[in-house]
Amino acid sequence: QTASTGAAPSTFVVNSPNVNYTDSEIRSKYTYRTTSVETDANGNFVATPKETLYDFKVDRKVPKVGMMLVGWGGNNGTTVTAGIIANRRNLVWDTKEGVQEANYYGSVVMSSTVKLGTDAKTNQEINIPFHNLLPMVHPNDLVIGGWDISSLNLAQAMDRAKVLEPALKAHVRKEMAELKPLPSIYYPDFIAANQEDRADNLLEGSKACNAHVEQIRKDIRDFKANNGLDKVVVLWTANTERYADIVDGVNDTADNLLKAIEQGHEEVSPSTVFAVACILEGAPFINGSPQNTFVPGAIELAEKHNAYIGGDDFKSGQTKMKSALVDFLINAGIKLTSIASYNHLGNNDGKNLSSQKQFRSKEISKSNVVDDMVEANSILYKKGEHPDHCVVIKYMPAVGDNKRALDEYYAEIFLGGHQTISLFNICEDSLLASPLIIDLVVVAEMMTRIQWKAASNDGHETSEFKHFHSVLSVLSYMLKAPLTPPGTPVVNALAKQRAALTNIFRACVGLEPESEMTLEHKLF
Ligand code: NAI
Ligand code: DG6
Repeated sequence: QTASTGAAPSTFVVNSPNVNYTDSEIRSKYTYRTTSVETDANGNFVATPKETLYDFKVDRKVPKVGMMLVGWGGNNGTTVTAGIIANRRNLVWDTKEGVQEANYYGSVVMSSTVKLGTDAKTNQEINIPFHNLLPMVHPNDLVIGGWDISSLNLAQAMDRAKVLEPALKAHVRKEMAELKPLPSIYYPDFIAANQEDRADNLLEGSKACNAHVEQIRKDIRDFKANNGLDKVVVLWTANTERYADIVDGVNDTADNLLKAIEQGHEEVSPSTVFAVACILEGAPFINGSPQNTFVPGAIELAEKHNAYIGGDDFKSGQTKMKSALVDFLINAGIKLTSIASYNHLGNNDGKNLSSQKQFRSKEISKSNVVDDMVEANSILYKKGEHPDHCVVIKYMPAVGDNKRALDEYYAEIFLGGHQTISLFNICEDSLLASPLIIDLVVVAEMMTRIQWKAASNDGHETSEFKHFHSVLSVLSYMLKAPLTPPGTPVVNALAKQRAALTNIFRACVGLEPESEMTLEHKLF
């Protein structure tokens, strides 16, 4: 069965002397305007507008891309794979509520729009699909592969996940059954002991070693060659690991990390071994789980090799609400004083997180998500003051993948009054996380095709085109604990994260950031 396609005729060209299109590139000149602030002798701020002229260069050729998932046989891995197959084949299927068509709801790239401008005649907003802003890969064209410590094929694994409707599963079963995860590395100390019974698809050895790095690199190369791919992006959607201890001489520098792998040091996690292999292979690597995969040595290694990395931990349900709601409260001048966040869930992620060390990784990534918003408001919060924030996660097999997230936000309002907001959020976990996997892969790939050069009189001039920093903080919107280039601030506020993403892409085609001033509707 196929669904009719609703074509969106919303491609565009930019009509500006600052933008030039060739068959292979989009070139733009873009003036980045910021405000530089100093403190004068009287302790007053002096704000000086500042401009830097950038040249952006975008490679227009959309490559053939492979998406390799670590943890492919898990709930997210099987759901995103079946979802892409369903979209690729325009599937429709019966549900108890009626006929359902394949879609990409929940994907910023595929299902959100951005304002292009206002209609020259009517002054009405013109919005286009986010996907049309730049020449991005279409998820239907991704070739999917990956690894899992469990040997089930993707059809069996999809049944184990208990996420998708039977009628949809029936449509994709044959294709899914032909997909089988590659054997992976398993260092039992890093994930919960309760995962051991599914670990039957393993590379030999239970500690980091060069052979593991080399095998993963070979798997990526083989996948690329066998499928005629231009690029491969690798994403960790495997179990949450415990944190690795940061040990001097082991994982603190790139050289030490490589040495630690060679010597089989026990503080090198499987996810870090995957990251190192991808960095050495030049494949962008994204971490969808909360653990500290990107130890300092891994970040330095990525910088040395100009390889792209991004993380950590998909931001799907409860935390996405939190990073929008807290932004709203604090920017409304309301003093949030506590957040109590409870979760119970019954999928394999919940089972793994019922172990204390793995829970601790998740507790950290779920807890630090409001810091920047609190710090930005010195009227409501004294230096160092912070709302109370607790995170509880319980394993409740009966609810399966339909995680329950209960949140209480308690805030102080005018003249000592209080506002309490209680949320009960049923987060269909894998259906929320799967579109984020697509966004992370598509945006990370796009970022590999963007280069910049700066012309400015403040010492930041560059003569050669360069790529963005190895740490792709532009992926923050999709992640709970965004990794940023060393020494740069973390932004958690959801609206700011989206603005950064869309405005960087707009700049690449010479368009101003969307300021929302809409003077055209205010000044007559
Ligand atoms: P899952 O437990 O269903 O899948 C994880 C898969 O990873 C399993 O199939 C397991 O066999 C495999 N695995 C474990 N260690 C491996 C290794 N070393 N190499 C290869 N495969 C390995 O979990 P789910 O629900 O798919 O989530 C995956 C990850 O994403 C978890 O860490 C979870 O915390 C994280 N996450 C999930 C979100 C969601 O909404 N579903 C949101 C945020 C993060
Ligand atoms: C319990 O919260 C389990 C977790 O793995 C979450 O389901 C996942 O991290 C999504 O969390 P959030 O806060 O983005 O809904």
